[in-house]
Amino acid sequence: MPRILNVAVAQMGPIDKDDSRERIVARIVELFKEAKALGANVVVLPELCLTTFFPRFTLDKAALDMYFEREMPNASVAPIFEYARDNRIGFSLGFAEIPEHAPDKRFNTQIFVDDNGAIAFRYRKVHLPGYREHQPDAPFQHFELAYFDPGDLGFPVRRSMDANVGMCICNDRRWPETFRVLGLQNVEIVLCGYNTAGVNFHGSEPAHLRMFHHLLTVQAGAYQNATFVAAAAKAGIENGVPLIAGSCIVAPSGEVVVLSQTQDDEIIFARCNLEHAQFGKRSVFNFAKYRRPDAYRMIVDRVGAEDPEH
Ligand code: ING
Repeated sequence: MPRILNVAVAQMGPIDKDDSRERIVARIVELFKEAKALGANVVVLPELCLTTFFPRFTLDKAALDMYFEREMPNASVAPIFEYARDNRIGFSLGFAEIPEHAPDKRFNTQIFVDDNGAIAFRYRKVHLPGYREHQPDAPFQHFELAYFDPGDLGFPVRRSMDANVGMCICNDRRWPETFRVLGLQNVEIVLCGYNTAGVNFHGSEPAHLRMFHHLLTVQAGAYQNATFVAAAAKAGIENGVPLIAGSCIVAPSGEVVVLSQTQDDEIIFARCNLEHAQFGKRSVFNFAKYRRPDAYRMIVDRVGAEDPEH
């Protein structure tokens, strides 16, 4: 019996640091309307989709609190929640979180809201890239390590809308552990928002590798864990830094089912039969039958790579 999830990925073009919240939310609602017209019942939004990618501006953390949400939902995002609930659309939304119960914490967070308008669960970014101090020779700064606390919720998978749903954020997709922990919870679709620069701030590399690595990671994660992956870019030039597009929906086979064509606000859509995820889990990636955790201890016990004994 097929279990179809009609998935839309809402790619967003750049958000300028002077864009009003009303304008940003109106763009998102317009994308939801387009998704609805296609029959979507789930919409995936990018990482930090309510603000510009601010973790480049300054190391004065107090100056950046204006970019954080202290409540979710809140008055400014209400139009998104209302439209989604009224049209029975579930969605994931990435934002900068100051938890109500822990005002000293700062998280790069993504929530999943079900088609009744309730926040079903949240995820806080585990892998924080970049630096804690200014990089004088870098083409631009990336201070996520300085601003955000490491995610403290693990990689949850929750049953919602008759699907095993998991989430990750941007850099997380580059680490196979992310998808494997989700895969060990029988995830059937991973919702991934990202803001990925078109230039590697670590050092010079051919430009085409940014898109290649993006697709490589989500396709590998999907295939090796027999899950759909729906990845939503914030794209275009933000604060002078080019962000790649490449929003896509990947099947459990690892094949890209649909790919965005622009660097602007754009909806891509696919009907995802979640039973296709079960095929891989029963066969090639039957974890219970084929995995050997006794041979993998090092993955958990060791943090950094160490040279072999001489
Ligand atoms: N962005 C980048 C990403 O992982 C990065 C960080 C830049 C990683 C360059 C590797 C090389 O896509 C975020 N927001 O994580």
